[in-house]
Amino acid sequence: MKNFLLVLYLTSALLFSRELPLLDEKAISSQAALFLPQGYTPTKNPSLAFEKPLQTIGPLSSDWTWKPRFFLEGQKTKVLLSLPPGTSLYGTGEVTGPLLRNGKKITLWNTDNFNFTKAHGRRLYQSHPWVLGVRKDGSSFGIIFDTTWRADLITLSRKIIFIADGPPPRVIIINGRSPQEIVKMLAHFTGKMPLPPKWALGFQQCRYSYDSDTKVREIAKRYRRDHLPCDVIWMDIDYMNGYRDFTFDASRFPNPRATNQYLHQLGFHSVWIVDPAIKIDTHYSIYQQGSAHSYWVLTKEKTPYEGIVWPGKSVFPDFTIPAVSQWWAECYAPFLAQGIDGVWNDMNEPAVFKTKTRTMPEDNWHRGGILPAGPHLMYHNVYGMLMAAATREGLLHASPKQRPFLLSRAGYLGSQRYAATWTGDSGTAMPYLQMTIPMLLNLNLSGESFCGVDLGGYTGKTTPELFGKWIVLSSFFPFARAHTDIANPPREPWVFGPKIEKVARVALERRYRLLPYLYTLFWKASEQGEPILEPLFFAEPNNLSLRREDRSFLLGEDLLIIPRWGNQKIVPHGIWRTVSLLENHQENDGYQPIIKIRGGAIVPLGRIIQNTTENSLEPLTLLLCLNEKGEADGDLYEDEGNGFDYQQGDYALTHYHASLKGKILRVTIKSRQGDRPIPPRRIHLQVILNDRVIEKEGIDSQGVEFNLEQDTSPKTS
Ligand code: NBV
Repeated sequence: MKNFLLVLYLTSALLFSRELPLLDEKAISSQAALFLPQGYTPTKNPSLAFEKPLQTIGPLSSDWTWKPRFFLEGQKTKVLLSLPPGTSLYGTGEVTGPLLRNGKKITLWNTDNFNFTKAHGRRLYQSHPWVLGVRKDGSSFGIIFDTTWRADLITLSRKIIFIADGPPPRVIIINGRSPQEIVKMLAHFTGKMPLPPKWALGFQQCRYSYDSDTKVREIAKRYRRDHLPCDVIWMDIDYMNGYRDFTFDASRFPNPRATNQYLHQLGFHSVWIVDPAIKIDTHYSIYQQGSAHSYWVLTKEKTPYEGIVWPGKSVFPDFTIPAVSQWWAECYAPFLAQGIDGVWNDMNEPAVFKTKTRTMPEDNWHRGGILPAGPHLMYHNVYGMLMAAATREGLLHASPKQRPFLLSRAGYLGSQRYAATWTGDSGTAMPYLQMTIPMLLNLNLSGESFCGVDLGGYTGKTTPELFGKWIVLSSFFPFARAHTDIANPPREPWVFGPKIEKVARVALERRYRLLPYLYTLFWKASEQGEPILEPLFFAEPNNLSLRREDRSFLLGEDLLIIPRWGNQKIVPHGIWRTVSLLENHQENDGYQPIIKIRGGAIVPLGRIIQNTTENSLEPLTLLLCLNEKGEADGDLYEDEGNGFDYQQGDYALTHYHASLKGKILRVTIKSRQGDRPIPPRRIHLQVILNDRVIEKEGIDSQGVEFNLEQDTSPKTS
């Protein structure tokens, strides 16, 4: 039967497939090329992945021989790229399954996918028409299929096949010496994640839903009482009055401003959810305003489309219309004036209940403006991103001096410009926990470095054991938030008993000690587009044995994180030494992942604090591990933690350098950029040697110098 179907497919492909000639090919940088097939029409293929319109710089050099081939197959377009043997494929956005994407097929069609069950998880909430390829020798390439239409992306070992349900798209190919270079170029074209407020890097607690002011206060108080570091409490849909956006249920949250004030007093920030579906209710002002201006997505008959979501019968803002995005942005000011710090856009695939497809009809109509008008099939994959863009504008407009924090479930290539993301309604079992690493790695390799998962799993009940394993790992993810579905028992660390609560505390204390390093990584991601999480092969792109490793990962370039269930033997070549971040062997509880530091790295650590409003840099700890040449380097980025003054120079980027001459180790500040005054600072050095850790105190501006051999620090195990 299978063979018969294959023959049928091949015959029909032969009969109905017509190769489209390349109309144009141009260089867009010295390392990137643009290919335009016959039939490419900008109004039928709006380009939304790029931060700025693509500029060509001249003809393609004659030695660029690797080109995509385009075929028209009925209403679909196929793009083919052949690959040299030994190429490893990555990226492709938010996907289930392993890190290495060779031999995989996914569908780019944003899908509300509870438990990742639909289509066996081969389509999720986001779409990234993007592949990163790493050749045998480590040299790399990236391919952007510049289309928003639904598509299948098939990444075989010797070819990539992209089949779009739409007209011929442009294709961009980036070529580079390393995967790092390609990911940075991707960020150059599709945009970098803006630097978030520092509090968004703290630990966060959510559930569906903390459904009253009383409950929220209880949770916040308990975090502080139990000395579990935490920065953010989240409000899910039950805070609303009948699921109407921008409203509050008067009996559960009688005074949201007071709720937020209370959280702020305890050093918390708050994030509140806002969904796209607007309740059809003639007494509801948002519905009235949108209806008065005809702001809703239309059916093919050009009447407002009505779909059922949480609020019951609802309409959906058409974010392709500039006036709608502007109106949506303006809706946020009175809402945020309640002391709300951040926003969460959910269900923005958009999810629609009681439909077979779980979304709106493909022939619904978007009216555009600057963007061309077109069917939902053309705009579905960017609906969430357009909503996030409008929401971010709203946050900026309401509080121009605050860095926005926005989490969006749906997204598309380039979404990092507007929002952080998480992987949605994950299942709650060990395989889902294991999948978090490759999922977040591929999101990082697709431009979205500010990402995380539902810590603990979303859909089902958990066990203390699984929660323990989950929190120790997620504490190293860029976005770290515990969450669970409405049907499940509470998901805060203390509900699992004293042993697991202690495991959680150790995990969170490790995260908070790492915050100076993490914040520096975020700053680098926002400036240069470097990923925050990296796969192991980034340390050695030509080492083929690392190419499929996804049970451990790198946090930045300098720390290797290996869960207890990972493989400690798979480590890149060179010096990697195990470090501990806490005293008294607290990390040896059998749960906490092993952390290894790279030889040649200096990693800045802070004190344990309970939230990011506290100063953690008194003293500053420098974890230091020399390379084979007896040297080490590391950066520390600091600023106000919020606002935009850093863009005017109010920041400090300190580069620490260590070098060993004979037996004398000297650690100094090699350079400092930025205008932010940093007084001489007490530093605590921890030099990680093969058999022991040497600890020394000093003042960084004076440099610290000592004889490594005359040290009296105790040997560590
Ligand atoms: O708003 C409720 C949930 C939310 O908790 C979850 O994180 C989202 O992914 N939301 C989906 C709606 C329905 C969940 C069954």
